[in-house]
Amino acid sequence: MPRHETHAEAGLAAERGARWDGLLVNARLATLDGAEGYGDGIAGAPGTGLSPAGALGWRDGRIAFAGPAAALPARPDELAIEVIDAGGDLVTPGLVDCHTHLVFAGDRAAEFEQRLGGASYEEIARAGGGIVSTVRATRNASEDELLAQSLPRARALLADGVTTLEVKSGYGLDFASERRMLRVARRLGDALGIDVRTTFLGAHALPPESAGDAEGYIDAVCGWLPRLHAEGLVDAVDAFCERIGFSDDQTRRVFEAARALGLPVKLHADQLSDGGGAALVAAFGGLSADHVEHTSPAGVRAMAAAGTVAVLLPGAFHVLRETTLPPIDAFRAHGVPMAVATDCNPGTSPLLSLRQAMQLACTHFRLTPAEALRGATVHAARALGLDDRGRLRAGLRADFVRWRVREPAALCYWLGGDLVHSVFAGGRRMA
Ligand code: DI6
Ligand code: FE
Repeated sequence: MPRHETHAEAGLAAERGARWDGLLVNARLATLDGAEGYGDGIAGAPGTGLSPAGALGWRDGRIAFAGPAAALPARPDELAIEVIDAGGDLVTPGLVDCHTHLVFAGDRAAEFEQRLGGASYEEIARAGGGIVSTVRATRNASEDELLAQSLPRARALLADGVTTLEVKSGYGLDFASERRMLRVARRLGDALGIDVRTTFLGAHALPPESAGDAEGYIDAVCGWLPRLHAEGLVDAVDAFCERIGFSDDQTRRVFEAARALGLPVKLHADQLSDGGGAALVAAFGGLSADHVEHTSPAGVRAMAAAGTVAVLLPGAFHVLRETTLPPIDAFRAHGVPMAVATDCNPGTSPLLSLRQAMQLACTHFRLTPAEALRGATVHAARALGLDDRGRLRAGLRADFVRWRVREPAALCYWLGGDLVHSVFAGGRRMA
């Protein structure tokens, strides 16, 4: 016993060890822990599964109990140090944003105006704007400047319920700048107390100094990867496989470099045209194919066979005023899990709310609100290769959100607004 501790305090400490850290009661609990719908309720009836009188207990950062309060093993105050009455509010898993480019410098509001004036995204990119203009700004920013500019964006996502965030590199396009981006991504997680997963996207665009030498640039990218990985900066590897990005063969070379290190892959696939990207990433057992607006039936079948998640990015679809919808019905028919993410980036998706992305997925892609919520939780976690979150179940991470609404559909119904009551990550209140 430490010298100044009384017996009463020591007894309390022992009791604290035994009891849960916290317990929410009187919650409408959407556990997302079932094959469909909002929870583990009635099979075959999407939209069901909500526990109307639910309880959620946690201890040491993990969920200790999630289910109907009637099934609690004892009285709430005997079970937990802190008991919170949720007043009938909806409680869901913490949201998982599985595709963002939110570390960058500057913005591209001027390009937005150009597009409104009639220029297309591809035209702007080919004229030296687009991704490359953000590369210039990002290269010129110090690590601290990049952190200062990126932190408010990450904070906005957290404030709307995100507890796990993926961040890609890809605006550095040289070793030092890619490394700086990935370091900033890690620092964001430390600063906000949420989990940030990093993805190396060196093959995002051809930097100006490599013009005419895409092959040489890909060689360089494949050489940087082991060095960045050795520094613990890479959780996965991505590429932009597109007419204005990199070819199939170039993408394959990047994936082979990832495979040699045991790193999982994912791909910006079939966003602006069907380049066979979905089938390519599936052939590598990839975690996800992202965008997938132009994915062919063969691509969908390959994803289904490989267990590759379709990451839907309705923010980019909306901003670019695309008209070709991803093959949603085919994904459903083949049982391809659909995730929803913000794609937060300065060019095609300056979107700072995952809940807003869910809203867009419902309005543009006709996802049901239950599909959209699954897409931003359990399927998004899977798209990151994580099985310890995205659902509310004993043993998983205590990442959850208490919302100021009662029905899950309300999350997809409101455009904007402040619906979050509180956000917990690893059992600690973060917003
Ligand atoms: N597809 C996208 O939507 C983003 N990157 C990509 O490969 C856009 C990135 C940008 O325009 O800055
Ligand atoms: Fe993207």
